Amino acid sequence: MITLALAGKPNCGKSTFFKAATMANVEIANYPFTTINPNFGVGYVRTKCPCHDLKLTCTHCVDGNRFVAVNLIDVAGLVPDAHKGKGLGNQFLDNLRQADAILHVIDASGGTDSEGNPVGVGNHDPEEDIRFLIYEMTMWVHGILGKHWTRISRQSQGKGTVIEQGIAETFVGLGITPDDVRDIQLQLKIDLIHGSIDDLIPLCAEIVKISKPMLVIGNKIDETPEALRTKLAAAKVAFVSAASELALRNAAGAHMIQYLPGDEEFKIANEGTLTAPQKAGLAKIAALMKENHGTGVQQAINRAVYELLDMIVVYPVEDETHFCNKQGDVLPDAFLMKKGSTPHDLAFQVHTDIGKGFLYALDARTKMRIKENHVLKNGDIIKVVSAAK
Ligand SMILES: Nc1nc2c(ncn2[C@@H]2O[C@H](COP(=O)(O)OP(=O)(O)O)[C@@H](O)[C@H]2O)c(=O)[nH]1
Ligand SMILES: [Mg+2]
Repeated sequence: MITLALAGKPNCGKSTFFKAATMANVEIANYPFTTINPNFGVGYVRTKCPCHDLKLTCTHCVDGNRFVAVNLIDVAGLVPDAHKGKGLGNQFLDNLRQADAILHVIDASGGTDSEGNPVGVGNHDPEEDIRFLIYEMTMWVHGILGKHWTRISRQSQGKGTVIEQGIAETFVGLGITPDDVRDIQLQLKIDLIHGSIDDLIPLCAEIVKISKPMLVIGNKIDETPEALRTKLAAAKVAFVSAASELALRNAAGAHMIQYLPGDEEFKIANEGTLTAPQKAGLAKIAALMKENHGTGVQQAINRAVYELLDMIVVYPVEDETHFCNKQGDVLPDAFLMKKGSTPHDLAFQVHTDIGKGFLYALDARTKMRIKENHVLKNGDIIKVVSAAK
């Protein structure tokens, strides 16, 4: 399962985002709500369920909206010099290690200083925080490399390829290959043989960029001054009001409103039962949603998974005629897969044995056989035929 880590300095709204995103009212998903501990939870990517167009009855979506599970980690607040072990530095970086992508939550309203203290809206430049997280991660990678550098350069005996191999081995857990190291080295013209460990900082910055795709989330848009918003929009920040999303999910859970995460608006269930403050609170959120096409929380998760990680949703079935499994459960599974994945990759994702015994696959919509190396599309429904039982 994909893992997204919420990172950033204290007080920007990571925990509020986490709470909102992991609050699955039973209606949105029939997964049991899973909290591994207060900082690990399950959130969802939203997609259109194919049952809608195929006019099937499916029990895994809400009105044709499917919510596919992803892991979320609420990472301990980052403080300056985390890479030297300050604050919860090491725990912070260990959490990041587990993540496929990072959701960097910043306070877009500029109301939180670099240590996480409230300083009043507009008194801190949030763009500084974007650079700061990248810097801390770079120095974390650099620190790891530093521990191995003497050995790597001694063993290489002046051979660049051996150094590349050594660096890649150090970061194999981050998915770095010797080719990646060579590409970076050529691009940045770094002298791996004669350079000092400090000369490797730009290389470490590139390792961070490759291994940890990052979406910057500008939270607290309900309080963000226009000038800051314009500046952050240019930096492709995803705007969010986590507090509004949390309020909506609470209200939906209490049946006060009808709202699905990612909806651009909500409906009040019964105006008469709301108190005046509740009405006023909801009206404020409604105005914010109108301006921003929603609260941004679901949109940010979707953007991270579909755009940053380049994923699609594919539906494996066993019975291509009825689009179901052997028990008659329609569209029982929705898998997130990298764009470019093939039916054979899907077979492996269903089960290693199914992958090993792969014979061919069928597109359930057309009932046609598709090639082993055919590239899957978002929304494909696939039956895998395998020699494995
Ligand atoms: N105005 C506003 N405040 C928010 C929003 N989200 C969170 N906050 C507030 O920001 C403060 C810090 O939130 P928290 O989630 O604990 O931040 P964390 O330290 O990053 O986990 C709390 O007072 C929240 O109520 C938001 O969307 N708008
Ligand atoms: Mg927190």
